[in-house]
Amino acid sequence: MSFYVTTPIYYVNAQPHLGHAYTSIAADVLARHHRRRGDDTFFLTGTDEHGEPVADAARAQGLEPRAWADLNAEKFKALLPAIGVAPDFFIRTTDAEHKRRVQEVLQRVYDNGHVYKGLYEGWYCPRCADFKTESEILDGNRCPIHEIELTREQEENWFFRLSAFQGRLEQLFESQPDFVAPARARHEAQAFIAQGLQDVSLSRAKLRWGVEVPWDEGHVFYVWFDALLNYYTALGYARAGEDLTARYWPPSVHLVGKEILKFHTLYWPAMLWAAGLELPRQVFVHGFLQGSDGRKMSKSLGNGLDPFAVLERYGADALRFYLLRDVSFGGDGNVGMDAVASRYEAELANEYGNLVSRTLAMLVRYRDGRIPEAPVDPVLESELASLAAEVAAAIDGVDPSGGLELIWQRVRRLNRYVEERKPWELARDQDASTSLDSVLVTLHRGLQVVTTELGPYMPDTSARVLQALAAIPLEVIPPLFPKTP
Ligand code: ME8
Repeated sequence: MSFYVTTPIYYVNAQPHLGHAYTSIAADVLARHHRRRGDDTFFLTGTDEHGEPVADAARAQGLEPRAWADLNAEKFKALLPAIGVAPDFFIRTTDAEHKRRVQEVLQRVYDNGHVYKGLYEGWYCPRCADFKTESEILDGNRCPIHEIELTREQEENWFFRLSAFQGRLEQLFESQPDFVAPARARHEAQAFIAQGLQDVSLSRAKLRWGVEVPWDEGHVFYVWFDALLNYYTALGYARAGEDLTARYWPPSVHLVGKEILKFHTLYWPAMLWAAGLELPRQVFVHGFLQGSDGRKMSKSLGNGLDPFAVLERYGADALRFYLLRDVSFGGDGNVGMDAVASRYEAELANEYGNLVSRTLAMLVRYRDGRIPEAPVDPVLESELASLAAEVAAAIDGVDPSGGLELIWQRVRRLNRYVEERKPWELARDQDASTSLDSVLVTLHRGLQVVTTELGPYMPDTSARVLQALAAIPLEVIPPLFPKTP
């Protein structure tokens, strides 16, 4: 089976922040999980470099857009290894191969009769690179997302006949209800359709920073179509001399934040139909990380969570664990350093870290580091045996937080088992040697199972623990999660 997962490509007009890390980590967990299961996996992320927001930001810095994009794309690339994220390819929309393929696909859309020239007038937000409908805008003609005042813009444009796909989209949402998940996001997309779809601008005449429209050189494509097509174009050149399109297209799941739902659930399928391409199997729309006070994170409010501060103090695995554990993936959630600290202490250090160090120490103290020959406790064995399938089902439902909760239930079960069986008491009783063997084998097996499942979430920790379980170190190993880092 093949599994192809993507993140949004991030705008290079800003610095990488926690929100970007979040979607990338979630996609990485899905990719690592599927790869371990033996699926032929491809994981794509990258940067969105054209359009007005980037041109404006570059101008503000006194730089050419390309120079500004080069600088910032590097920062997005550098973030990935720091958070343990390992994509198969990092696309930049300024890649020559991407631009050529965008032109090819959109020329086909034009040739298929889905494009016409018209006059566009509307409220435009340069930060969203999007026109807003009257029903969306806030009082004072402000952007509902950025709250900045919008400008009334008018220009002659190429239009994509989105309205012609109204019926087909309605049908898609009915016949394939999981095309958009979770259900809340599907309802939102359906509400957009119900309002009646308007044709959308496909090109901009005023802007130079973009992919040129091949049939009208005075225009560049509207950045959103250039950007959406990354999911398709990347497969054509991610591996030199090889075209991966047949192998991975269509995508298994696009992970996106809720503010870009409309583009991915309405424009994107319509564009793919217009180009004669197959649709992705699912668009999964996740919620927003908010400050500890439930408000949008902002420097001036000081309510944000800086991923780099978490990395420095607790490391990448703890950040990955925290984000998927504290906020149920899909919904919105509040995040903050205090919550990181308490999850770290209570769960990583006390529950999991302790279980590991106790188990290893007892194997050394009571059995000289050898794993005894004894049967695993049958009750625990059956609880452990079902874990892999349960976690796989959660991941298939794009519920990495649910998967983590299932693993954690087993971690707690194993800790209870230690408390119930009191191996230190068994060790004092000469007649209890077989029982002690069985307890030690059960803990060893249990840790192997939970640690294997933790691999996609905490790759570094998992590899270290699995290695220690395979060859028990006789010397005391430093704690996995030191108490006061
Ligand atoms: O929208 N909470 O790029 P972008 C959770 N280039 N996720 C967040 C977040 C938050 N507070 N803030 C950002 C764009 N994200 C376009 C996408 S795709 C063809 C083009 C994540 O740099 C989330 O995934 O604004 C969101 O959708 C994405 O970053 C937006 O990144």
